Amino acid sequence: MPETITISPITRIEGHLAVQVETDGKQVTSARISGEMFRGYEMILQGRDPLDAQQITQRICGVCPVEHGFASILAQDMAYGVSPPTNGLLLRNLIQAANFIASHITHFYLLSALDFIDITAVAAYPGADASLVALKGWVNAELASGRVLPAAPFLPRYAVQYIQDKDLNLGAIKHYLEALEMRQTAQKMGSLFAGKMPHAASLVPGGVTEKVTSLAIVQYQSLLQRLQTFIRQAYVPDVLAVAGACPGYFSLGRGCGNFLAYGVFPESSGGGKFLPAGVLMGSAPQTLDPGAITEETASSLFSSASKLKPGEGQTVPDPNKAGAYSWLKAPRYQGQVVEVGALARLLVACLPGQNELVKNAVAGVLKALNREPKDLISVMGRHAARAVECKLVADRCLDWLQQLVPDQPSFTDFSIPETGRGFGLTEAARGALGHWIEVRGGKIHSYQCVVPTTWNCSPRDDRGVPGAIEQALVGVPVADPKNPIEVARVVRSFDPCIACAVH
Ligand code: NFE
Ligand code: MG
Repeated sequence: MPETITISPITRIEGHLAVQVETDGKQVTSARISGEMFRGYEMILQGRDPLDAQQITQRICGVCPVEHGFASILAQDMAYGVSPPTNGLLLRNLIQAANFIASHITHFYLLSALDFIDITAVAAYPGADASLVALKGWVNAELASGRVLPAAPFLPRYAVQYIQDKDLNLGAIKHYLEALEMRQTAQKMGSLFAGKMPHAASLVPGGVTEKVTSLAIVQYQSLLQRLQTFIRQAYVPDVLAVAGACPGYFSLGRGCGNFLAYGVFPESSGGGKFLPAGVLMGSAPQTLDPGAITEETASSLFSSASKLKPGEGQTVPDPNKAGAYSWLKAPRYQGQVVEVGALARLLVACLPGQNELVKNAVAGVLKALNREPKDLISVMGRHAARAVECKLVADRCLDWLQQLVPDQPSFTDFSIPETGRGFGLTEAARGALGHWIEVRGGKIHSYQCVVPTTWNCSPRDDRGVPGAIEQALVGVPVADPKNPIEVARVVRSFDPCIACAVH
């Protein structure tokens, strides 16, 4: 029997997302997802000093603040005609890499793993590990309390089949607890060059204000080694084990099949990026054309004109707009829906002539999982892509550290022109992120952000074409309409952040 299932809000993501799916009694036939709040950062920035932008935009999100800072200073680099010295470029990479590592580890363990791992496995834990014993006591007390879930958000909300393998469950629960510490470690590591975290103080057009010292290099390296060990010994093996235990999720949540990456981590020599920019329309690779980006507004709670390029973009909220159902605009590339994120970055990096290191790492994981490249475009493919990327980026940090030259400048001076325009395209952990700035009279005249989750969680566009996650939900089986865990697993595989998406 046809049925409408609503999950609102969907938990263990950032921000407020309502998911509504129609089913034919067996599987999803259509989906609508709605960003449920308005924030107005693009309006707040108008008329301000341009140097406020990299600080204010970092407050869009507590998960990916530094990436908003980077998009902002890259836009200002272009508007002011300034570029960082080698130290500045490397410090930017090292700060951004620390955020990627913190974000991916957080997403897998704290936001997604409990979709698959059975936390109640710890109730019968027979060992003496202090953190697991403490957790065991808490879980048993919660289970006995009869409290309505998810008041205790750590415990399973849905009556579903979790992974049965006791060792895998207990190992992943132990790593869940360690992941909290790893997140802290990555934040500390970033703060060595960011001044502080999560909102970096050192990001400026022309580079980074923090000085390069031998002490900071050694401190960063020491924290990095702890993270590399965790990624190698816990994160990557756990993702592979969960993926191996849930093979059906390699064919669920495929989505639009188009991918966009702006590229990230510029190398100090040669001008290329460690993770390159590019577009995949189906299997057809294209060079990135920033002029092909527009935002459509038919289903969005804005009366802003539709199909504007972000450089001309408008932010005119219209909370009562007829037919609109989301506070996200609908970004499109050449008018098409695209998916962004770690999977998009890796697929683009694996294209001929791009990054052999990435290509080999992806091939290695596919071999370990006994999977085909096509299987990557799925729920488990997205989790695997983040883990592979996390390891590649952490390992690459060692090279960037070695290229730093202590006591050399990390910043190029600049002046703010009376008028200027620029855009900054980078990657946040969740995907392609762009900021567009126009300066008039030395102040911000207009500011537009097009954000990773705005791409992935976009509502229908002017032609009625659903966004990337809306498409990925179609065809997903729902065994029990009262426990629609399959829907939640697909949505969480994109690691949505609605705080960012609505900005
Ligand atoms: Ni709020 Fe963000 C990342 C950005 S996502 S987490 O990563 O930009 O839309
Ligand atoms: Mg915007």
